[in-house]
Amino acid sequence: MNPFSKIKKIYSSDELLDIVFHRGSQLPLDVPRRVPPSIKAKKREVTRVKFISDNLVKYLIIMVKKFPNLDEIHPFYRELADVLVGVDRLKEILASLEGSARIIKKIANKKIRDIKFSENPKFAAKARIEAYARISSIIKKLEKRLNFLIEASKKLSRLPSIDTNEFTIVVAGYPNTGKSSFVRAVSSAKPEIAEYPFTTRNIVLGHFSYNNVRCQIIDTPGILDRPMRERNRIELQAITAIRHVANVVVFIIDPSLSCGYPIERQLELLKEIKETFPSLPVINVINKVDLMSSEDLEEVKKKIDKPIEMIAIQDTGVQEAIDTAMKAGKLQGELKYAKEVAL
Ligand SMILES: Nc1nc2c(ncn2[C@@H]2O[C@H](COP(=O)(O)OP(=O)(O)OP(=O)(O)O)[C@@H](O)[C@H]2O)c(=O)[nH]1
Ligand SMILES: [Mg+2]
Repeated sequence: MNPFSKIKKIYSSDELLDIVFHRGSQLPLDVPRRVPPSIKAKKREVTRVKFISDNLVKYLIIMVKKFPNLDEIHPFYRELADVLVGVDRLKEILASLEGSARIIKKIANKKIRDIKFSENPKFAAKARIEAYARISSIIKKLEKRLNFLIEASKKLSRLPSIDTNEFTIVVAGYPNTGKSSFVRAVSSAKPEIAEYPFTTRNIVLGHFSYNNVRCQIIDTPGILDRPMRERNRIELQAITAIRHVANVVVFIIDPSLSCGYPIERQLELLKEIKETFPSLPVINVINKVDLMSSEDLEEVKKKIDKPIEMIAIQDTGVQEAIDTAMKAGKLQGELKYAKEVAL
């Protein structure tokens, strides 16, 4: 599901040259005994140049091909890749690797011709050495780019694996409000833990089925649990990438104060989340109502638009929260579809 999970090991310039030239030095260079020595020498030089160039080209192309087509990947992943490494730079570097592979092929072909037409073994050896030097210098010139790719592949392969086709609920709210308890109440299966860039904590993916449709619910500790103004631009972009996979946001409020955040601050975060995801429906859930007097609860409810009451740890109100979220998320899907048809 993470399109970058298949990236092959990226070799540095030195590693590439070491591997290929080392193998090249162990090539069996058997030629039939009856062949005259001058032809034998030429054949050996041709075999060497061909081996070195073919293998370097092969390595370069494999490294490039294991990257997904950056124009075709899901916008969630493209946006994260852009924040992490820069998509344009990545494209440029992959293209330059392919370009270098083509040049290596050309040089090899030219030098193989030179070897074939050389007058004696000495000239043939000279042509082979020239081929090696030119090909090596091309690989050396890729040094910075390959190093960039090594770093990029480390970052990209660690992106969370999210199924971009599944209906997705994203859970937000201040720490300790009951987000994980809600996710646990909804999804019975063992949750998957995935690293999310720019947070030291992981996101948690839970799965459940609704009317026989597989859905996922994402718990976002460290991501959607504090004011946006505390984030830098890069972090904000990583956060908003979530809009590409989310169908609906469930915002959990804990007015009992047991979470440690006053209700006003929680409502400010709710407002910010709505602004951050303007195209997504946001469902407002008041959790821990078991800890509140009915008078206090009534006061809080006045401040919140269409609140759903919940006691996550007792499985109370969880079904209503999910039903509402599914309805709101689906509706958005239908509107989107209608718009596409109108176009
Ligand atoms: N009384 C009561 N306690 C609850 C309820 N829901 C959660 N809790 C408790 O509140 C605490 C925090 O719940 P979590 O689900 O871990 O909250 P969280 O939002 O995931 O917290 P972070 O992961 O730190 O952001 C836990 O001790 C839960 O047992 C509830 O409805 N009623
Ligand atoms: Mg949690």
